[in-house]
Amino acid sequence: MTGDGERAFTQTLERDQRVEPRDWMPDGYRRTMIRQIAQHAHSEIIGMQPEGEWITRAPTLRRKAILLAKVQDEAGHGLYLYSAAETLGADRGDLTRRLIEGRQKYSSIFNYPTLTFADVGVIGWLVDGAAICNQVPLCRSSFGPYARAMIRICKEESFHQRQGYELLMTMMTGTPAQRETVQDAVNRWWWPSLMMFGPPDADSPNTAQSMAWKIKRHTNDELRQRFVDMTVPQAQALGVTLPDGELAWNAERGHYDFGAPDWAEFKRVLAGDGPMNARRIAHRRRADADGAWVREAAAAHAAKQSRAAGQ
Ligand code: FAQ
Repeated sequence: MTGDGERAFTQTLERDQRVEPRDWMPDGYRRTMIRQIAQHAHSEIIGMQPEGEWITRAPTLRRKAILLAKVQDEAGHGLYLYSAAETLGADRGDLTRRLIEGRQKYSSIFNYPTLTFADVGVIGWLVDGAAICNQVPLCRSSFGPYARAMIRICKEESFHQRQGYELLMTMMTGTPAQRETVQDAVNRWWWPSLMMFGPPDADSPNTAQSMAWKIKRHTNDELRQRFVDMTVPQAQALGVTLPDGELAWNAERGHYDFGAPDWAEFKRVLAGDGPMNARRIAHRRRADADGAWVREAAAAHAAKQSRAAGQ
């Protein structure tokens, strides 16, 4: 069976078709998919916190409604992704435990603080912009439930990116102090946004195998370059400066050259030592404990319903 299964799996990849949950797949493929989907789901859920802190402080009703909708979308993305991981045999409760015990990662970007309302705009523009750049190719990822979830997620991320850019455009046409606030937020978020794409290809242990399995369609460095090329003209239109003295158009390559992020800082953040790691996890733990009674009540209700249906 493994021989037939393996042949079918290889053929599915060669034909650029999708691997579905009941299909045979190598253990390593299943493990990699669960790891990536879980890390992605955790990122969406932890990613609600930095902007969520501004919901009560949004400057107008309109901004508050937009922000509420965005943060709710992120919860939704987390839920589709946990469901996609469940199709591979993962248990959602177990994934949450791994997150709050620090045994599974979430994106480094959410370990930085949101100091002003301009940060909300910059997260939309740069963080959602980077997320789209990374996730549009994942709509063609080889695992069916993940690829399909990504289509809807990307549509919503696109709204998130636009609301951020529109917020910044509004602030940039405001007072000098508002423009300075935007520039300060860009200075703080630019390098962490570049780190979202992962370590340089030469230091990325998973890329080669994930490309061979068509889980990833591009390497970390390819997507980082694509993001820089896409973002520079947007920064010019906005009137902000990206904080990189090495940023320059390279006519020969047809791309922007740019400096290297501080990879030592990236490693520290991944190891749990970023500015907000402890707070993000403490908040998630509290939410998990506070929600325990809801999960117990829902399980008791479901058990009662199924007993009633069986009678
Ligand atoms: N942060 O060998 P690679 C969002 C880990 S968007 C933390 O290169 P891979 C939307 C990596 O997992 C953010 N960990 O790994 C939003 C691996 O872990 P391991 C989430 C990172 O998988 C916007 C190790 O380092 N997006 O949430 C990071 O081939 C606004 C070695 O790295 C996704 O998850 C990092 N930046 O490539 C929400 C997209 N980079 O094996 C709210 C899907 C790497 O030690 C507000 N994921 N690592 O356990 C991917 O595309 C890939 O997993 C990469 C990493 C590209 C992130």
